[in-house]
Amino acid sequence: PQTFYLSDYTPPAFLIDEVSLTFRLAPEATRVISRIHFVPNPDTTDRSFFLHGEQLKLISAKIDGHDANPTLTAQGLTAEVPDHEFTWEAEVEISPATNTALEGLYMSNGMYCTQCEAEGFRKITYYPDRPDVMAPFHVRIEGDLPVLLSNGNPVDQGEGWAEWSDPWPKPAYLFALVAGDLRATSGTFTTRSGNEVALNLWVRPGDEGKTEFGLQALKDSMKWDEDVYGREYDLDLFNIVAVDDFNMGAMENKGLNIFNSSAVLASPETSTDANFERIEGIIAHEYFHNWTGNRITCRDWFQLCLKEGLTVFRDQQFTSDMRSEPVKRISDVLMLRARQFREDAGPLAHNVRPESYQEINNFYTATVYEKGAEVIGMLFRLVGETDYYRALDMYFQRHDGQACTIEDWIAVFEDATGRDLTQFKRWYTQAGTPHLTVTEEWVNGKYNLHFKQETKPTPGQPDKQPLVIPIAVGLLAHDGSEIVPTTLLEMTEAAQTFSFDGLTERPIPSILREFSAPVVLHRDTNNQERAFLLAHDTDPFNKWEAGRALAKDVLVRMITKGTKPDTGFLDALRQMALDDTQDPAFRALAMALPSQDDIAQTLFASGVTPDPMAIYGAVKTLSRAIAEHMKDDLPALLAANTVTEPYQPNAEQSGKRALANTALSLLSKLDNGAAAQAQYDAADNMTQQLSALSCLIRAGAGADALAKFEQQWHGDRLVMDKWFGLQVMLAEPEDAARVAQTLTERDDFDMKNPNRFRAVFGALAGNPAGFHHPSGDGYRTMADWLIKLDTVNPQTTARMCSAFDTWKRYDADRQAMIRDQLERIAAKPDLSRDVTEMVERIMA
Ligand code: B3K
Ligand code: ZN
Repeated sequence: PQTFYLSDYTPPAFLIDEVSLTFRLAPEATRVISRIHFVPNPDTTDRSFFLHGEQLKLISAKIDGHDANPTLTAQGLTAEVPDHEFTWEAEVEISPATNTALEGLYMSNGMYCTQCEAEGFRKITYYPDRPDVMAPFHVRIEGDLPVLLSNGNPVDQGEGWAEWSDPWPKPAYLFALVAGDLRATSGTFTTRSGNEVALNLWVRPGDEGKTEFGLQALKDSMKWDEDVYGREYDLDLFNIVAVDDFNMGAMENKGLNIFNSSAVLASPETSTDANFERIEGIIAHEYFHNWTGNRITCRDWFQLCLKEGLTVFRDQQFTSDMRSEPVKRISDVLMLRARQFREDAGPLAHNVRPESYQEINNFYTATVYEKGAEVIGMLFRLVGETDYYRALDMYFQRHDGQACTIEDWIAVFEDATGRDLTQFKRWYTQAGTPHLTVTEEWVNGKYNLHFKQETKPTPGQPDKQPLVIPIAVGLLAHDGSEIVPTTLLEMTEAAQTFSFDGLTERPIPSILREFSAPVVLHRDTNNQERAFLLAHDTDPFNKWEAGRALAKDVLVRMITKGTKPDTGFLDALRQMALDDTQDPAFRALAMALPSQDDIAQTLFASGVTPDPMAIYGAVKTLSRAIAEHMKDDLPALLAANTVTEPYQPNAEQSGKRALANTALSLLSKLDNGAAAQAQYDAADNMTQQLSALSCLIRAGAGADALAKFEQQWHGDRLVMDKWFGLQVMLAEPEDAARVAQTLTERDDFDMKNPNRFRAVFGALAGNPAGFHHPSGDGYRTMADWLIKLDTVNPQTTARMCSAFDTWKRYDADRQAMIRDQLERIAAKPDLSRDVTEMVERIMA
């Protein structure tokens, strides 16, 4: 396959000032008629004419009314064109009903829908399918379906047809079309300049009861973007559509966002607190793209983080404002470490702005999204809030309507703040997670912090340069009071010392508060000091981090030295759990043990080959020890945090439920699931029902509840995804692969539905002791199904290949078994480009 390079960028030869598309919908033979007005690009002398197009049947093509006689290739077509403006007209035929890749125009349960980002529009018609070609679209849809939607504002409609017009020039990746038997829940939003916007959330009949929350989240997002960024919505209409078959979470098409139904449909009976929070965040994310992504888009796909990093940062700010800021920060860091640090430490490591790709869909990664957001967070901290928003105003003003680069973004910050960001830009061009080591020195009332930064080589990047690292530090006295409040140190050298004068005692440092930079911090300390910080740190993130470090230290010693669970840790954890002055959500997070994969990552980084079975055993032993240590406290903790008011998915109630359910899961280790059974039987919302079910499965008493759950929910696809996933996720290590395989044999397992496939195989990858079981069954079962899915849906298959990306951490036997499976995948005839690239990179 061809490799594309950032350094090869050339501007488009032709720009487009008008596009008209007509769709004559038919499941296996949809006709797409295009009329496109091309204008030579004044910024280049290149006049070659190339249109992308894949899997299209060309019916006719004309230039200025004459036969175009194009030359067709597998990637598109070329033709002789005049060196002045001209009109291209073409008709193609496509088959949405057989499009199981879910890219381009496809069908989901009788409804037509599209997914064009990144390069799906070329499967709809011939077009310069690149984000730097922006044009206003006029769309006519003809089809015998009640609801026919496209981008922008409605122009006119009649029986079996509708016309839409989107006045805002946009790249083809933001095009969308939806047609089907859909029901709307509607509302309105009045912008601050007084424009009334009609809002609709479209669902399939039967799902109308799950729309209220999403619609409210949309209104909240619209208001927030006005209040915080001064950004108003710019059309008369905003449509959201829920689709069952979708490769990702959602898509920000202009005025017509399309959502995976799992990322928008919610009701207390069918969705957990975590689902509600995720849905609110995704709705905000897609809405925020209207400015950061749509009004200002990317010049090319290497610049993906320009819109994604920034939009993730914005949705994180939104969730912090709507809910709890510290809890949001801790959850984001947990995710960052689990996914992005893992990626950065393995064969898939790449820059926040990649420099080459074979298949761009493989670069919608935790690095581009989450590390991309961290880079913006560091900019925010370095320049301060006022200058940050000043820079953002300048960005919107200077670049509205343009397709931009990271250089444009950096230049805005330099111009708005007067800072030189040359070195800071390395965060975009250098892969790998920096390791930051700190040592302390106390001499004559002077306290020195010596920092060293080091980034290990990553694929294709052996040498690393020092980065600008904002390090937020606070200092505490031994009585627990804060003697130096949070101060931002700006590290720029490979090694650098920061001094604090005028202290009367040697302080205890709290370093990297708020997780001020995406680095791994190393500091020689002891568990007494960690327990002190857990009790006294005024920075909630570092307070949590101290507890986490304590738990990791205990687990690592249990695994590597065979020690018993540490009573100092158990006491500190108990104290934190019962501290009523702390937010219940925070306490629940502080009580959760590090994930098994996190422990494996930590062990490997310290030179120890992780044994997934030993990790599994240690986590189980430690949880049990916590349960026994808190035996007398658990019923009261559970009772005190039981919500008696009617269910609300807000931060306050969900925090209490999280803490109560943490207590329940500990209690279930002692009472064989009796309390969990009672909660299961009484539950009137999915949070309570599902956490009780998890406890019962873990206690080995889940069979009855699983059967009842299936009976109750077999008609609800989204709820049944939970049922599928939970069984695999919580299976004993030796059973996990078999449980997954057995579930695939059910009639309601449909690998064409990405949610269902991920429910089973995402859960298998998420059960580390099961996936890495020494029998090799986990690896084999995963590979069997990735091979099957590749033919159906390459994009989802490629994403799931990352289950194997940690293979070099493990022992020789496991490495050999994984290599065998990767080779088996690589040998599949007609393996997709997506999966070929992933397997090659993982094996390299
Ligand atoms: N921009 C889309 C992601 C498209 C992924 C294409 N493989 C959703 C989002 O980030 O908002
Ligand atoms: Zn996005």
